[in-house]
Amino acid sequence: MEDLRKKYLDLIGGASDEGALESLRVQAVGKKGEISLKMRELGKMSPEERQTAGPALNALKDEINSALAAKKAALADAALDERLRGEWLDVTLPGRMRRAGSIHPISQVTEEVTAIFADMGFAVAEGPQIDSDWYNFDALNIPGHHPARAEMDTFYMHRAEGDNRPPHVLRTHTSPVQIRSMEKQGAPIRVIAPGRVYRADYDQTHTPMFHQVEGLAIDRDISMANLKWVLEEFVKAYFEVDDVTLRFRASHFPFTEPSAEVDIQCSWEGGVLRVGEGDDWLEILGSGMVHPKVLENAGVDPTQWQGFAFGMGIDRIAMLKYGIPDLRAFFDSDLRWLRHYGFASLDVPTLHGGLSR
Ligand code: 2NL
Repeated sequence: MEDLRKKYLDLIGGASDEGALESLRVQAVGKKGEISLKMRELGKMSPEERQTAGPALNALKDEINSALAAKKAALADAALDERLRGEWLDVTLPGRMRRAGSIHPISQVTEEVTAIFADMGFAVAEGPQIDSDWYNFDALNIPGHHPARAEMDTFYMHRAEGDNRPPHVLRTHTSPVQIRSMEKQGAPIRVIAPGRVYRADYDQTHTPMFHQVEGLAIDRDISMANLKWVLEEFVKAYFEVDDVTLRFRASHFPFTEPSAEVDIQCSWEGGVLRVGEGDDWLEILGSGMVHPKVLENAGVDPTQWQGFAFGMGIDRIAMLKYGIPDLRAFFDSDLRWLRHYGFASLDVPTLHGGLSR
């Protein structure tokens, strides 16, 4: 009996996993195990022998069962220790920051518009937001007494007494950028000038800073037909439609002759704008053939060159495309409105170097 005890306690002590322990349990105290067989032999013993062998066998069985349970717990502890050593987590590391920011709709639309005109061969021109009244007005055939100058609600820069530099303004359109482009590059030229512009006007539909994109194409024989095609291509690409009808209405600007305001065919069903269907009209831009005086002012010979120009409000076409009803959204620093209108977060690497998830 002592041999049996030592054998099983040694085997249990040396078992390396739960499976080995279970085999030992079956082998020792299972129904057909060694201890059970010994208990069956009790019947053949004399009453005296049985009196000592019976309790001893029971005690041995209990001891082996306890040893099995203890070893099982020890193996489980060791397995847990092993896992804990492998699967540690440093909770003191800084979190991986997710970039909450998103591209601003005005920036996105500016890029969309730029890409469309780039495909038609227009380069992008930029220029100062503060410019002289010559570039902002005179060069564009808007003289000092002209009502257009008064109508523009211009922001004038302060000038100290005795400062004899020409008056400067916050540009009221991006036309001065195009004048500078013509001066620098001459003709032929194809440019667009997107950017911030300023007018002292603030109500439901106007903010003192807004965004405009102007376009200019000058060559030997550019005509209104070219203007019409370019604008049709632009409207189809920008509003993602296969076909659209444009309506040219005679208008007046000092810097173009003839001048036209351009409407696009649309429908408003349930407050949703659909471009290229229905029988409503939506005004989106002003345009015309560049006035000879403007070409001359920009150093381009109007007897040799002619071309078209147009201007439209970026804020307005952004609101139309993305269903944004209120200009105030563009100045809202709360990002939830951007999510609402479907502008997702930028998925870019974080400052910590890992990828945002
Ligand atoms: C509008 C009207 C327009 C232009 C802008 C332009 C520029 C040069 C010469 C001639 Cl350098 N014209 N720009 C022409 C016609 C209309 O804008 O309603 N904008 C929102």
